[in-house]
Amino acid sequence: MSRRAPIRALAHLAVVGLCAMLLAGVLAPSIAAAQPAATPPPAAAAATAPAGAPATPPVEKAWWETKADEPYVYDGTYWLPPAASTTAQGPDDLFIWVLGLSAFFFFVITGAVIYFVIKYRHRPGHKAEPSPEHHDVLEITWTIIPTIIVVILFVYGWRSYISMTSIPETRAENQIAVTGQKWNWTFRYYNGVEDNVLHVPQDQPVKLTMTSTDVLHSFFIPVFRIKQDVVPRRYSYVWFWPTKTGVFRVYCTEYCGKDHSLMKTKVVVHTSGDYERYLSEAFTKQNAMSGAALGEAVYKKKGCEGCHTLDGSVRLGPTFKGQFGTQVKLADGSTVPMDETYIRTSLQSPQGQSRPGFPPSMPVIPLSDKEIEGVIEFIKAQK
Ligand code: HEC
Ligand SMILES: [Cu+2]
Repeated sequence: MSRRAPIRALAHLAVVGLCAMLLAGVLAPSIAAAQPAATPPPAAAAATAPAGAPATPPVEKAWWETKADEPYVYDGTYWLPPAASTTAQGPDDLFIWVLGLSAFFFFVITGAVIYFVIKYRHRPGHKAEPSPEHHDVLEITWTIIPTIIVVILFVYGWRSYISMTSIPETRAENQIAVTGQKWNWTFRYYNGVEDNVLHVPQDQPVKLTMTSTDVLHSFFIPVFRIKQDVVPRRYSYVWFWPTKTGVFRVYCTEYCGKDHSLMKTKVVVHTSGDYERYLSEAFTKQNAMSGAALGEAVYKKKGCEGCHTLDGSVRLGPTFKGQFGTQVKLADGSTVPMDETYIRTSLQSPQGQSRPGFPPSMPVIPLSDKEIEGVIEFIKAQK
């Protein structure tokens, strides 16, 4: 290997890297645009159901649920979607500045490297010249200019950080409790309404108080430019002031296990009147629910679905189909009837009655008495 080979390899790498970055920047938006829609059109979905079978009757959707099914306001972009909150301008400007500065120095430094590699390459009959040890003007310049740049970036970042973390006073209706759990989000409002989709009013400050029942999650609403860790056994907060109505994406951005990538939901920004209407009508609907319907809502909204099926197949936990009234064999060899008491005990101390072949992974999910009764009725109904 010649002595020039490493230098040549380096120059090569720099050029190839540059080309790849440029190409990625040009192609990515068109790749994103070419992605097919994530959900199949309703017609296709309906076609897969067996014809003529009187399956579960279609559940009537409330207006706010229909609204949440509307397409996302911004979708399919390579960059972050346009901002839809008041505190988003700071981080957005900062991002562009940091990106611009990085691009500028990337090209200047890489350009200089390539230039020097070529200019001072080894040639027969060429002698290497000694390098100067010091150059005061140069060294002072390359210390002062970057210092000024990073101080400006710091001050700007500090100011927008302060505005994002100083939570303004807001009325009770706009204070929402968020629970993260493997692998879904639950939002609880001041009047007890619970939902898996976040509903908020436009043009008012909204405060979220967040915690987790299991592991570390992170709550992220790209259009509001907010992202905050959600930690078990403590509370963290975010606030935002939505400026645009519509449906937007919500993600978990902390790897939290197998189905982390499915731990996403939506935020629906309502006009102020619609939001109050949502709160009162969802309250009425939730409280009118009882028995198996409430149990089904618990099953779908509290993450049971992730581990228990209704079709007889085994996921992480046993299926609910045809279980009620059977005899359950436990790991200690005893047999107990699968009845109301067994279900209640399983919910309140899941590891108390362990079944062979299942990991002790059923979490304690806080449920009210009414909800436990609902779950019992619901499991009874799975014949
Ligand atoms: C992370 C997975 C997971 C989640 C989430 C989960 N379970 Fe379980 N569940 C299990 C496992 C595993 C068992 C078996 C436990 C054992 O044998 O120790 C179980 C057992 C049960 C049993 C006893 C049934 C039987 O046949 O032994 C009931 C009832 C039950 N779960 C209800 C629920 C309800 C209701 C929810 C939602 C509020 C829920 N589970 C959420 C994993 C889960
Ligand atoms: Cu998560």
